[in-house]
Amino acid sequence: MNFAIINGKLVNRSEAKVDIEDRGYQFGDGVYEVIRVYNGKMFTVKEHLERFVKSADSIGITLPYTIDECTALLEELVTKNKLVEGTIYMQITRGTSPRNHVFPARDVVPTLVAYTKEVARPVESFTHGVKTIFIEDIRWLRCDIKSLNLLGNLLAKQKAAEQGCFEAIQHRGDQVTEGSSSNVFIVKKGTVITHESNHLILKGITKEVILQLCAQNNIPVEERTFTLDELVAADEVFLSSTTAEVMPIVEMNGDKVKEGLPGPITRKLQTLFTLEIEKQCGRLK
Ligand code: PSZ
Repeated sequence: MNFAIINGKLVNRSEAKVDIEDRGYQFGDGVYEVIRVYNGKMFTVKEHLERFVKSADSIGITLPYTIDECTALLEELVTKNKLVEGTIYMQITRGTSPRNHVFPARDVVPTLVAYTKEVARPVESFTHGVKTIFIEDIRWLRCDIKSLNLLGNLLAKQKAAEQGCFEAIQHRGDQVTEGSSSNVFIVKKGTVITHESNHLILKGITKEVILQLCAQNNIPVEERTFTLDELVAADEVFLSSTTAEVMPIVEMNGDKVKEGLPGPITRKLQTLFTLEIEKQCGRLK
């Protein structure tokens, strides 16, 4: 049997249902996280749960559990579902209440849901890299909140998919922000450059691990906005996310990045990232 968590209780996955007036369903009034599991162990779980609390706080939703209680619940879910390699999806909404834009009374309990999925590491793409397109970033101005409202991201991702691409690299005017579901990095003359973590992008957990790895390995970093011109002229380009890890970008808008192969710093960071996973979760196959 496969299980899900609804409000602290493990239930049969197929019986896990929420009300049609749940505010997540009607308004996207909630926040979420995706946590990676390798060898049955959660990777960077503390960082994900801290971001979860921060996202929830920023829209006035209080998590009804401590981070330690949440961790224990998720561990139980992973164990019960015998998940070895996959993801945990979790979201919290403002709860169920008669439809009204105004927040409901404080006694309405938030709905917390979590479930798991088996996901293999995309090793083929790690080796060969992925194709991307550019797209204007039309999202709101609080992209630092991991909100359930993903329409801007979905429209961008769909456009990429329709053109046989893995990701859409978004830009506001000539300033590159982030992918539809990833952070974007360029490498120029040995320096790794990525958008600073402000309200225009999500502060990716993977991004933060990569920046730590750069610091520990004397790879220079500049956290600043960069332009489309700099992106096109970069020596290497890669993206990062919980499931895409360190993913080389080898094509943008139909043009190859350099020779169309993953670059040396990207490959070095892939190796370092894999070692970091193994440090936390044990040896990978
Ligand atoms: O499985 C998937 O396709 C996933 S799991 C996480 C993501 C995609 N994306 C997270 C994300 C994002 O949605 C946006 C808009 N920017 C950056 C990221 C990267 O965040 P982390 O590294 O925390 O996953």
